[in-house]
Amino acid sequence: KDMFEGVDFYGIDDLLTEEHKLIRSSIRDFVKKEISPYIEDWAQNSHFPYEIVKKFGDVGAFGPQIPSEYGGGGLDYISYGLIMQEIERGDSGMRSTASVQGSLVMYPIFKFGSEQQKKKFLPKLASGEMLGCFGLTEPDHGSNPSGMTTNFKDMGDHYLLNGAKMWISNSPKADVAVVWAKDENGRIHGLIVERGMEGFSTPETHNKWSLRASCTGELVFDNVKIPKENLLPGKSGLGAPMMCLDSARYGIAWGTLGAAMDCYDSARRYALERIQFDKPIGSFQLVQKKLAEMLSEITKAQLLVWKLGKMMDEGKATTAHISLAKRNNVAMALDIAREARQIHGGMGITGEYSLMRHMMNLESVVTYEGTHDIHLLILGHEITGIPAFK
Ligand code: TGC
Ligand code: FAD
Repeated sequence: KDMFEGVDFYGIDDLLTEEHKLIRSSIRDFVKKEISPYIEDWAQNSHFPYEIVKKFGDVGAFGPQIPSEYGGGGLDYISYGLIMQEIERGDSGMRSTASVQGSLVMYPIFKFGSEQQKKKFLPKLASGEMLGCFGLTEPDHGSNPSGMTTNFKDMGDHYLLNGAKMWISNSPKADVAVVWAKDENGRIHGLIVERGMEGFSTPETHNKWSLRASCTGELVFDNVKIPKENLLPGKSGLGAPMMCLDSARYGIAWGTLGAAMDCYDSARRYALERIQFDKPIGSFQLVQKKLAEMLSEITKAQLLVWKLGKMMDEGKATTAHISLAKRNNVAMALDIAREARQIHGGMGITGEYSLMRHMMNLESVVTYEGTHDIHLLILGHEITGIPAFK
């Protein structure tokens, strides 16, 4: 594992600046030291290592794309992508912790929050002093968040919040939750809910076979009194959470490249070391086909996210552009994890190697932030102008 040096068949590094390469190598070193030696134990024991939150803050993994005046990194979108790639090479659950904090908690507060909210929350979220989560999905509304029933009433000097969210990354340990709920007119707004508010609880979801080192839970609101200054004033409607999803889905498109590279790297080395029929298994054409296909798909995916990153920086990337990359790169990584697992034979199912963990993690990644098929429908809508989900 320590030998990992990255996959760059097409010299894509030529498209990166010196700063990009420095950022990538600092996060790669961080992952090598703080995540890779422990991740198998954390995942096997279903343990979320809370101490990683402060460490992520120190290394600049939270909100790299948020301006530095609020504690963010003030970096471009390629840098953000490279950070996600290196963290997910370690583990998709660790990348979830970082991308939820940066894209789904800091981003909406930065984009739609008041100056007071930005000053109160962003520096602490950036440094890892606070952990956040993002509540959109409900038990009966996953792919169709506009049907949500979580709601709040205006009580004069405060709001009263009721309802429940499900499948929320970071929720059991979060200090704050950005929650999407409907007002009395059915309009969606973002509210900042803080741990300790009466009637607010975050039960943990147990027995996951996927993202075992990331904590997932519910958000339950039973007549929670929300101070009026905790409503995000800058934008309402489904478009507000969807803008956050654009940023997070972009990070996932890069992140899954990291998981795919780790699987490819492991498969290539195993294929050269493992002897069967008196030869390295890498000498057999069927194994070479698998490796050649992995390298081809990784290379195409790298070019895709690099160009998308440029479009993000220029403000030209649309939801459909992002859907194409999220869908393609998650599927690419999942296929590579499965093929790499095959190349490792029986060894591939053990915790000696990262393949099975990546493979199981990616089953969540292909589902969250819009399922594989929902992204097809977003593209279908873009192509035809007809929304198939209506
Ligand atoms: P639709 O009619 O398309 O849109 C409703 C309104 O929203 C506007 N809008 C956007 N605005 C800005 N940016 C975007 N990206 C926008 N997308 C939509 C749209 O213009 C419209 O505005 P208006 O003013 O006309 O009302 O909405 P729909 O209800 O038909 O839904 C469309 C659909 C199915 C594509 C969408 O809801 C969807 O993407 N569903 C998937 C749900 C999803 O991705 N959930 C993710 C939850 S968070 C999560 O999974 C975190 S995992 C984190 C981790 O651990 O990494
Ligand atoms: P459903 O929407 O019920 O979909 C089930 C199946 O039906 C899917 O295959 C889907 O593609 C298909 N389907 C649905 N509608 C259509 C259609 N119109 N046409 C064709 N097929 C369709 N959410 C958050 O808000 N915050 C989080 O932090 C968060 N973290 C998560 C962490 C994990 C580990 C997981 C597993 C999920 C997380 N989610 C989070 C929720 C995630 O976004 C949802 O699981 C996802 O949006 C899908 O919703 P669902 O599970 O209800 O599936």
